[in-house]
Amino acid sequence: MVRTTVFHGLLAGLVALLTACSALRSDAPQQNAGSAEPITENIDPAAQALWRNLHRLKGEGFLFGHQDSLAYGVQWRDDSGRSDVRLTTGDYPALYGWDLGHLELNDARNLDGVPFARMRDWMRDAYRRGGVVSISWHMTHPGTGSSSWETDAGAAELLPGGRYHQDLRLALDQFAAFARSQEVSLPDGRTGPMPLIFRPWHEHNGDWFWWGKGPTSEEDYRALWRFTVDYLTQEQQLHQLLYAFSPDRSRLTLDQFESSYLYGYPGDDYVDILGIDNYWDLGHSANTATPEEDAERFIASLGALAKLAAQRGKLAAMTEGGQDTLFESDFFTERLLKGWQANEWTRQIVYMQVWRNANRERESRDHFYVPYPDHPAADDFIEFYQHPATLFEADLPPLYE
Ligand code: BMA
Repeated sequence: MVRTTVFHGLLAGLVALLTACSALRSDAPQQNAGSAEPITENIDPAAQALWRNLHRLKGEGFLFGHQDSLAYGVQWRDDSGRSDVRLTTGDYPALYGWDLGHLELNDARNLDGVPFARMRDWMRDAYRRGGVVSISWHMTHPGTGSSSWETDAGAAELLPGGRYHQDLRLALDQFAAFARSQEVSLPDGRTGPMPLIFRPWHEHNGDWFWWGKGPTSEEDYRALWRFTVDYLTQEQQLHQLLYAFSPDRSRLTLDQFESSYLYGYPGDDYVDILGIDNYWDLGHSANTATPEEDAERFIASLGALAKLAAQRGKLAAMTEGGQDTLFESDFFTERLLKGWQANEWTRQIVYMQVWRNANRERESRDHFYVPYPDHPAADDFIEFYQHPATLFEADLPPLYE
């Protein structure tokens, strides 16, 4: 009798313990939560593989990305094979950001002077080396022709029925031709267009671009995004893209993360990757928070993003960001890596991309996000590079098979 009571007591205790554990676990990332499919019907197998393999990386590590990495660095330009990332670490980044601004003008160079012909080659080189390419687009307003920082005209007249709708189609046609012609050898031996992460209409919750808050209403923004995806997938039949949505962190409210994040969200059928552009928590000059507050908020923003992505079967990434001019020599280990490592949610972030290293001579200013050789942050960047969680080119598993 006594033995039975003790047994029952133990059993009840065990059940209670297991229940408590599972309640705790229900807030933990589920490794199989990424079984949702990319939004593009009949997506190319290589793009599908990229999606699947990025999901597999969750919790293990993140791809390190750099904008315009192969085109120029702080102290060099027009020099094939270089990258400021490589000059310091000996390795290329895992992910490369490029911007198509001025493709819509039929220019030979993008808005920062990168020749499109070279950009195409650099994208294919990156793919052949096993890396990933992400594309943003500081598009001039297709109707007015003024820059992406235009805030008088918005997106309304670009939508179907609008005065400039045809101009938007023409711009998207240029993108489709560009993407389609990026032919590479695929893992199955065939040739086909390379997978690309496409990240249009970024930072729309800010008020600095014509597609952003102010010039464009939330409803028109959603319509612009949906039109873009429908047009590229249905009319242009592009099957090589993963679509990334990327609001700016400075305009997100952390204690109402979900509602502020979803401003302008076109819906789960229109987005593959939930991103954040985060300069704000990483030492932005207009942010008066202390480094400790920054760290807490950086972690909170990454964690909330990853949870939202998990609930929706999406990937989560820091699609753009960093610290302009790297004034903290331990930025990479102390801010970026510690932020990613903070907890099991932040470790679900699959890539982090920092912005470009403007060429000092060409642009007559300092504007860079990775150290160049002999920069005070170079040693820390090497330490960051050597950490097992940071994936550069040499660390990449095959992503396309
Ligand atoms: C901004 C700056 C600009 C640049 C633009 C598009 O953040 O780097 O100098 O023209 O991105 O790349």
